[in-house]
Amino acid sequence: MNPSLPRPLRIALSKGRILEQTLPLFKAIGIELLPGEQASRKLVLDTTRDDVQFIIIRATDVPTFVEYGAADLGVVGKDVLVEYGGESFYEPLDLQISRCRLMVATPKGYQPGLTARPRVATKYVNIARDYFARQGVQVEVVKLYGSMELAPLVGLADFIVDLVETGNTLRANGLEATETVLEVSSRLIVNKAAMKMRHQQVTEMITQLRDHLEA
Ligand code: PRT
Ligand code: MG
Repeated sequence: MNPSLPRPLRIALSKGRILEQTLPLFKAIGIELLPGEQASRKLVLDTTRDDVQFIIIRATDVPTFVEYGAADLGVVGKDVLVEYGGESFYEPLDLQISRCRLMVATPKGYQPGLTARPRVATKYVNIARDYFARQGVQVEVVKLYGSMELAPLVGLADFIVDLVETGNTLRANGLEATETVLEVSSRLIVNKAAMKMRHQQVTEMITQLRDHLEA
């Protein structure tokens, strides 16, 4: 690579289920991981375009990398973005992948008991606090990092706030969704400085992705 050129455009991708749907999107606009990159232990991965690199990280870390400019662009779920909060990046594109809903769920037939302040278990503590506050409902929010569905079954919480796609996980655990808190899909986010300093490269990428999605 020519050392006089600026570093490649760096795109932070969320690991896991979002990644499976993100790679085909980039492939469709001519950007693929070079063979062997994903299997290697490298964290900065080269692509078929020598002016573009991917970093593949935990979904919850994507906003941080993009806010601080360690990545110029990122792909991340709207759930993670809203929970992260703030307005520290641009969100120019709904990629329409990894769709689901963030929902309130309770055990089937749950009757609000005498508990003055029901407990809500969730990974999304900021969203949940804000949601119930806006409804004027007093709740105690308990932070969990996984297996939210378990909480009501073992008396840890009265409700959960969690992602629902098919509803199978809720059903399998005797829970039912009662309210939608947020419609979720994955978004393209852009570092604010990169939007200025790498304007042509960034807007070209947004346009290509948008054209592909609209086709
Ligand atoms: O696993 P790790 O802790 O590393 O990260 P993660 O769990 O955040 O990553 P991952 O790969 O699970 O991806 C999470 C992101 O994918 C979320 O931030 C959403 O934007 C998106 N997404 C879309 C989903 C789902 N659909 C989804 N259904 N993330 C999780 N689920 C889970 C949900 O939590 C529940 O346990 O799937 C289960 C429900 O699915 P159904 O089909 O049974 O309703
Ligand atoms: Mg997971």
